[in-house]
Amino acid sequence: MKPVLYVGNRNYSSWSLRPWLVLTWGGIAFETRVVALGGAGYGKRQMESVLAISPSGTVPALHVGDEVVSDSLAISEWAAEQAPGLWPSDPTARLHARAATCEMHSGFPALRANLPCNIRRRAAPRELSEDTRREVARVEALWTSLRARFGEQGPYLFGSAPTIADAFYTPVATRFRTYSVALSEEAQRYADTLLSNPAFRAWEAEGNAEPWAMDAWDDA
Ligand SMILES: N[C@@H](CCC(=O)N[C@@H](CS)C(=O)NCC(=O)O)C(=O)O
Repeated sequence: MKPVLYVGNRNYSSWSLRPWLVLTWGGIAFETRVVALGGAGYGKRQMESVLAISPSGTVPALHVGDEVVSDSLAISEWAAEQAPGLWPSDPTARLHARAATCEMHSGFPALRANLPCNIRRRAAPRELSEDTRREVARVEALWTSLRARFGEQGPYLFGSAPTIADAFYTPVATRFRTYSVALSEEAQRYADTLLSNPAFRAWEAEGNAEPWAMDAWDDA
């Protein structure tokens, strides 16, 4: 049986998008099942429908045989063991790819709180808080320095093929697009690369077709 990746609503679930891209880019055969987020227990990791497939109460969750992996980075690491190329092959590049991925996985609280993931939304440009501006600047600096140092062979952070680090920054590129965040030319070019990736476009199209609307996100 193929591994099953349980994801949240594609339009809103930034955590789900990351490992879905990783598994897809890795050419790993898997099935995707959506668990619609919201309602009783949501936000407390206590939704019954999520707890039924993920003991942490969160999606994404990957079921591989009898095992359940319910963390986007752990799923991505599993994928990297199945498929070559999801991390850069050069050890120094790989070190920086892991660091950039972990920085996104554990950081950027102002971006998450103030620019909620809502892939199909196009909000009017807004005044950003100081914390948010600082985090936007950090993302731009990270993208620009990685591209300058490792990306000369192609449009991604580490060259011609997307890696786990690119997957972890794709939801940020959608947040910047949703809220019209002004970026440097170089950072915008990289964000456009992520947003035109065929796998991302497929996810976006499925998200656009989903029936659920989450008012708190749509009005934020
Ligand atoms: N550290 C987890 C975080 C996953 C997460 O927070 N997922 C959200 C959806 S995007 C969730 O399932 N929330 C359910 C809830 O808050 O009740 C990961 O990397 O996968």
